Amino acid sequence: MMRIAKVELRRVRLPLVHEFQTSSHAKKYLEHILVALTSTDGAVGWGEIASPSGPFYSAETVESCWAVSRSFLAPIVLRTEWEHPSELAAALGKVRGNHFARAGFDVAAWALWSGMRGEPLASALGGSRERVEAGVSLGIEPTIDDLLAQVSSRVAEGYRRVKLKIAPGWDVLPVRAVRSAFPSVPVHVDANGAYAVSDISVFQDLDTLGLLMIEQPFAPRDLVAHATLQESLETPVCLDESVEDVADLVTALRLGAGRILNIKVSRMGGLTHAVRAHDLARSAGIPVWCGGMHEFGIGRAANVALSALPGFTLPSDVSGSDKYYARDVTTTPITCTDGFVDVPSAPGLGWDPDLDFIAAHTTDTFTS
Ligand code: OSB
Ligand code: MG
Repeated sequence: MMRIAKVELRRVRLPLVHEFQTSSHAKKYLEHILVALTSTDGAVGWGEIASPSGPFYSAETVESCWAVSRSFLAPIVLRTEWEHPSELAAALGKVRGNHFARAGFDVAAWALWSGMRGEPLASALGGSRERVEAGVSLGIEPTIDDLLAQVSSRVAEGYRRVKLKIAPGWDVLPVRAVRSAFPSVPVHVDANGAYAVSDISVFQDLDTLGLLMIEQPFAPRDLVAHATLQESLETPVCLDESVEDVADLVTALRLGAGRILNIKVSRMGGLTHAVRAHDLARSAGIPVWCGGMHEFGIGRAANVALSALPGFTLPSDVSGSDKYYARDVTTTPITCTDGFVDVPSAPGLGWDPDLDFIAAHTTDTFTS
């Protein structure tokens, strides 16, 4: 039986090397919450709460995660005895929603548990890939030339697929420009729910461009609109924000709301639920890939481990640390070489927190 004796939370703020803009917001630095769980035996597992600062991707914010973690999640973790991380996830599941916050604790529990068993996190989750294929997510740029320059340098770095953020007013033209300048690069687009059903002509135009997929065109809960669009397009629709739990995925599959699923550890509420979504999608014949939330090295390590599962047949958003941060929170950065990130063979997460660097960038702490 495992018991957690100490919960430590740290708010850590790092500057982004390149400003990132989506359909809803722009950011120059990120603040995430690192979670360290210490067992009664003195073993430590780390997780990351990678919520954006504002409630534009989901309803959560860094502040809401901080408050819910302190007042509700930490007390649950301190009073729950568990043998497997899924048991802790079930206890955390008494808290409705708040998936980003729950994910930080769930990842820390998996890191601790796999580390104590001497097993790499990827294999503890059921993954067997030795390396995972990496794609890159590019934000909205000031001009099409700036976007082409970004694509050009990421392709030169070896990334296997490029995802372009789109928004009304920044869609068919930039995407067509990228397709004609880089005809052999697999490209997909991500709208973060910024379109309405009346924008159908944009998707009809995008449908002629040979894209890998169109990610989250409509609002998260409008699964019927996604199903209707999917029926009318050749290009697969991919769901991101629409699928927050396995029940959402069941509904989406029943409706035919998409042919591809983006699985994010944060959005699903942790690795336990991410693996369940993977299992269901796989049995339904839906290919999946691992999305990111600009994680620091701890959350990024969990994404790499998850991507080692067999259903992750499309490149994941697991770019190297250097795409986002001049220096990461782990003692060695996560690196992408020739479009692949190696899955570590060391026990647990496989990357260690850089305690001095973390301390130097911590803006607030909480211990209980
Ligand atoms: O929709 O995938 C998204 C970042 C912030 C909010 C939403 C999304 C993203 C990304 C980041 O695309 C991808 C990454 O972490 O590399
Ligand atoms: Mg997305």
